[in-house]
Order: sequence, then structure tokens, then C-alpha cells
Amino acid sequence: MALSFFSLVTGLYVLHFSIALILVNKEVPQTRGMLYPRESETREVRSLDGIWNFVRSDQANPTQGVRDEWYAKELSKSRPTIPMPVPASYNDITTDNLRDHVGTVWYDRKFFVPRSWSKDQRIWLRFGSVHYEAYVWINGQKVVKHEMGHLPFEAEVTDFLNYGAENRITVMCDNALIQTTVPQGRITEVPNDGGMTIVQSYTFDFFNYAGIHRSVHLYTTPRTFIEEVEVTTNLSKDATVGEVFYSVSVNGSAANEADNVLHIQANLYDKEGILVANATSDQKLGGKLQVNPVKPWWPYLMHSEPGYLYQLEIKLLATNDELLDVYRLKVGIRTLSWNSQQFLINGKPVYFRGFGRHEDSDIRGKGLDNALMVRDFNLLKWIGANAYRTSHYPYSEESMQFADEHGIMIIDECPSVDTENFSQELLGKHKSSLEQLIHRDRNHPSVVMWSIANEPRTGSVSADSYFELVANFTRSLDKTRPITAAIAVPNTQDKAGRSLDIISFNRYNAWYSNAGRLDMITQNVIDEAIAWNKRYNKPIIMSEYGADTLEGLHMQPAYVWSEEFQTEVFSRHFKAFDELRKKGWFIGEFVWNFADFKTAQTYTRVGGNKKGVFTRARQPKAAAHLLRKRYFALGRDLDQCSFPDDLFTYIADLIS
Ligand code: BDP
Repeated sequence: MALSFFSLVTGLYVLHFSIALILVNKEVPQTRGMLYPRESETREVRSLDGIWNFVRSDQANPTQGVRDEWYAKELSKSRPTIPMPVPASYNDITTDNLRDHVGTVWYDRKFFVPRSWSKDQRIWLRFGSVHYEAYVWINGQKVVKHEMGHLPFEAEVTDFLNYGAENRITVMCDNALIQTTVPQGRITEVPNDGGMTIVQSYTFDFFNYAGIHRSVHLYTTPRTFIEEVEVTTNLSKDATVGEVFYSVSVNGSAANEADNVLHIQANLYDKEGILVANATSDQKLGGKLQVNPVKPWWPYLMHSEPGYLYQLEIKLLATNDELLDVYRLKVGIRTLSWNSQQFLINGKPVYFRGFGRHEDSDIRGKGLDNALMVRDFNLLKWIGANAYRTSHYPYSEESMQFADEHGIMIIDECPSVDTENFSQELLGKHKSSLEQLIHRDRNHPSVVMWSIANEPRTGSVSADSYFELVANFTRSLDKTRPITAAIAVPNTQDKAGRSLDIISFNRYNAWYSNAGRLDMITQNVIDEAIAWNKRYNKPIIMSEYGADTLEGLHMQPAYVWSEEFQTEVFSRHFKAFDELRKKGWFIGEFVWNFADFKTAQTYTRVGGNKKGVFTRARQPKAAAHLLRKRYFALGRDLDQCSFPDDLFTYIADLIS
């Protein structure tokens, strides 16, 4: 009996084993709207963050809540609820084993909608991210379904709300990962002490945190409103004149009236709020603004005023100049270019010195946390990093805005990690994840590269056409940024590199290979980077290297897991990087990882992955001080930045 019951459950999470050798390029749905919710004279924003009510479904019966229509009334009427913070992962909040729950969970809360909102406007409900799949009801009516963690989605709820009255929002979230989700996982049915249970497994090395991870907003727009704004920028050769090209899409009935010719008034303000350029759009609602003299957007430590942002004000006007809508966004004016040797920003070659990171912290898991975000940026700047990769999924919109402001360059990665079993269905979802990512992040000056996967199994035959299709699709959406992927298969076996613009490789010398052998790092790194470059004739980045390190464990001579060992591993890599830098095509070094983070339970992980330069509580390990000296030394050598006063501790008069 139990067996057939569980077979039914696993059947719901059908396992796909299709080894599709012929992959066809099919269209993926295009994202609409989803401008970050901002208040203006025509828009209001309200947060639904706070404590919600929460119910976990019976693992063996994940669809019961849908069948029994738990969304039709308050959740507490169907099941006992517990309080659950939003935003946060739900996994580490309770004292029982919610952590390892597989399948669906439910959230609900009530909220008030003022009477004033009923007047001639539209109301939108927007989620910053729910991992992995979400179904949303308002007052018992289904309003939106979305698949894919770490990316926003929204729905118009104007006709679902009670105005001047209380409303209820219900969310069902499913964390199950199968072979056709992004990322992939497997659900299996295994015996346990009580009979049978279902188990979620995955190969990627971070905990599959789930829940309502980012903020939930209600916001208003006018009936006819600015739905999309796309911005690209350019600089004159001498970098004195800047150009901002904007294109706007409008949604609403006024846009369809033949005698109403809508137009855009675009105003650009500098940091002091002074108007530096303005223009009226053409009939396609696009146009160009010219800024002379311009202050370009520069990365941190590459310029004395990094992260310079202008404010672009977009005003939507009717024929009679009636103001219909206003939306404002920050714009950084910069150019990107690349060739077989270099990656350049504003015409200047870039050498990346950064990190692979995770959105991860104690208790909240992957939940948005402003305190953590600001602390992390303070540490990035303290250590002299100029870049990070959003390994292995899109990070919060708030952190993207913060990176813009602080001049931190981002390699923006979609949620495809350890990609394998290349099927047509997976290809569609993978492309959709990139479409959603690019739609969300295309206007950020901090985003300088798209990463289309981390450690995909690119040795297999079908990886060849699969990654060609993914890369071409990405290029069709954005030609202004190069494409990379962090590859771990040996270069002789790789089949994806030919489709990329920049090759990133991950390798753990003295850790996963030749563990403990500090004398087997430098030459291996040099040889491998050269081999990648020889094979593809493209710029090369080392996107991951590192060693697990238990804070406070000291051993001399260095021994695996000790702080001395991590420091030595870094130093041996630095030697290799300096050799490689002389070759001209080696353009960056990214430590794995910025901070310790949680993983699935395995005997290789003591409380999680400990390769952080910072602890999970964001305090430096010994190697952080070494890395800081290197990143600032590189900054001074390459970008003429100055040293912070406390970079070198006084030792003696004899040493300078
Ligand atoms: C790499 C993965 C990364 C892991 C790291 C490690 O890209 O996600 O956390 O190895 O094992 O292969 O520390």
C-alpha cells in the first residue's frame, strides 16, 4: 500500500532521462514588464513583507492542498499554521526537520487595499523570487504561476482585489528539482525506518533553500503606463561625450487610440540632481540623450569616482501633453568591448579580481537581508575586489543596484549548474532562465558578462549543439556583453568553449586533485590556462580555486583544512596568475568562495562548504588579509589606485 502511494508521489515529479542528440531551437516565452517597483508621482508601492502563516504539505501527498482547495479560505482553516518570515528561506526557521522537506509548502496572509486604489489605475503583485515553483491566489482566485527560482514575476491583480477592504494572498511553493528543472535534481523513493520516503538529491554544492526568498510588493500604475525601459550607452573615443539610448514600451488603452500619439519626455540628471540632457522621443518611443561632458561609470579602484550613476526620468505623455506615467531609473554610462586577448571597459583593459559567492546566511538561508548585503559590499571594498560572479543563480535586484552604485563588476550567472542530460525540455527552460535574467538585468552597468552555466557536463556529445543554441540565444537578446561559462571538464574534452566569448575554468589543485600538495599548484594552473587559450584563442579567467578552511585551525607546516593551508594555496595561485598575466590574454582571478556556505549533508562537508575567505558570519580568515594585499597591489599596479592606510601593519623600521 505504502509503496504504491509513494510511487504516485514520485510519479508527480517525473524523471526525465531523455538523451536528446537532436536539439531544436524553439522559441521561449518573452518576459513582459517587471520594472523594479518604484514610487513616483504616478505610482505607489506597498510591501507585503512580514510574518506570514505557513503550512507544510504532507510529503507523501504534495497536491492535497490543491485538491482540497486550501487557497479558498484561510490556511488555518485547513491545517494548523506556524509563523513564517517573508522574505526568508523556510528551511532553518523551525526546530523540527522542515529543513529537509521535499515538495509543496503553503503561505498566506491578509492585507488591506485602500479605497483610493480603486480609482482609474492598475494594481500589480510582484515577487522578487520564490524558489522553485510558485502558484499564487488572491482571495481564492489563481492569479499567477511561475517556475524558476531567483527571478522575479508579477501579475496584474486589479480585478481580483477588494478595495477599501481586507484581502488574502495564498502562495504554494514547490522545491522539487527534477531532470528538467533549472537547476536539475532527482526525486527518488527509498525505504526508511517507517516504510518508504521520498528523497531529493542534487549534485550541485549548495543547499537547496526554498520559500519566498525576496520581497513581495503590491504597486500601482496608471491605466496606460510605462511597461518596459531598455537602456544602452556609448562613449566618444576620448570618453568626454556620453550617449544614452532609451527605448520604452507602453501598455494600456491610450496606446491604442489612433488620435492619441503618445510620446516620452526623457530627462537625465547627474548625481547632484542637475539636468544634463533631455529629449523627446520619436514615435516608437525611443531616443537618444547626449551628455557633454560625461562622467563614465567605472569599476571600483579603476577610477577615483567609481560607480557614477545618472538618474533617467521617463515621462509618458499624451498628445495634449497630459502626464500619464513617470518612471525613474539609475543609468551608468560605459562601453564594453572584447577581443581574443582582452576585455575592456571604456576602452581600458580590465583585470578581474574577485570572488565566486553565494546568497547564503545563517537562519535566513537565501532570504534577502539588507544588513548582510551591505556588510558583504563593505567586505568586498575592504579587500579590494572589483568583481564577483553571481554563482550559481541570479542574485537579488537590490544587490544588483548596490553593485551599480559601488562600481562592482558582475558576471551574471543563470541558475544552470552541473547541467547534464541535455534534453529539449531542459534547453527550453535553460533559455527561459536566461531570457528572464537578461530582461531583469540588462540595464545594470555593473553587469559586464553573462555566465550561461556553471560546470556543465560539456564533455558529452550533445553539449556541443546544446551550448551553441544557448549561447546564440543569449547573444540574440544582448549583443553588448560577452558570454562565458565556468567550465570544469578538461579542456581536451570540452565542447562548449567554441560558443563562448570568454573562457572561465574552475580547478581545485591541491584540493580535489593532489590534495595537500602545495608544490603541485603553480605549474598546473599555468599549463591549464595556456591549454585553454591555445585551444580556443579567447581570453581566459580562472573562475574558481580554493581550499576548505576551518576558522581557527592552525597547522605549521600547512596541512589541509588549516588557515595556513588556505593562505599557501592562494599564494601559489598568485604566482601562476602573475606568470599568466604577462601573456596578455589572462584576464581575471576569482577565489572560491567569498564566505562559507551551507550545502546538502555529505561527509566531505563539515557544517557546509568552508572555502570562504570570510566565515559564514562574515569575519575574515587569515587568508583574507593576504588576498587584500594582493588585490590592492594589483589595483595599484594596473589601475593606479592608492593603498588603504591599514594595508600593511607596522613591523620594524627595517622593512618598508
Ligand atoms: C566547484 C563548484 C562549486 C563548489 C566547489 C567546491 O562550481 O559550486 O562549491 O566546486 O567543491 O566545482 O567547493
